[in-house]
Amino acid sequence: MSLSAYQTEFLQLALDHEVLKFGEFTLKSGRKSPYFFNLGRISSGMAMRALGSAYAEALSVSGIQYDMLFGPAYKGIPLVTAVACAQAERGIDMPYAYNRKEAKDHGEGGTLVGAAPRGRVVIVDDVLTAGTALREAVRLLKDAGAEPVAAVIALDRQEKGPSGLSAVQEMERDANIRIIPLVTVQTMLGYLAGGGADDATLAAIRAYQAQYGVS
Ligand code: OMP
Repeated sequence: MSLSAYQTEFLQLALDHEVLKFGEFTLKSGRKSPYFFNLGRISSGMAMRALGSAYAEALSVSGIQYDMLFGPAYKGIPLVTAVACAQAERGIDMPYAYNRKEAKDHGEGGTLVGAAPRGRVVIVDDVLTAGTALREAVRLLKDAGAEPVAAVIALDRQEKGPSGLSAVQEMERDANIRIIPLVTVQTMLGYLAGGGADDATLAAIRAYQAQYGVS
């Protein structure tokens, strides 16, 4: 499968900033994974600008129609800001909002900050494994009266849930949410096979995918 320029740039950015780590990691789902993708490693202005522009490109290529962006706390907050700024550089002035994890009972109050949730909303987040984080964001937006229509994420780990469906299939079936990943784990594996990881690491990731993955 051939990668778009924004996908290879993103994968190189992830390797340069050690976003991708190999070893043994316990995931939120409880699974033990031979790799972990920590987008929190993107922590400088240049790197965040490059990341925001990759997300903006993926959104533009997807052709999805929407009215605003939403970044779930915490990692979604810098991400949604960077994506909105990248879109501004393309002449698109997109409203955005994010949430607090704890409600504030003074000042402006509440858990939502930024533009008032309305219309078709795209959620901006980091990684999709079981979909727990995304389901929470969907609920929050629906409770606020908006219509979440898609989620743009850096990595789809392409894992199966207890139902046997992938998190993407479950999100599409249960919440009618389209997932727009910059890359999937399969794309990432193809890229790593070109020199980004040794054979033992690649074999460990492939074995993990054979056990928990959908493809
Ligand atoms: P789900 O809520 O199960 O989809 O897991 C996604 C969340 O897990 C992400 O928002 C991250 O907080 C975290 N995570 C990563 O950041 N990178 C990974 O490679 C794997 C996970 C994870 O724990 O599954």
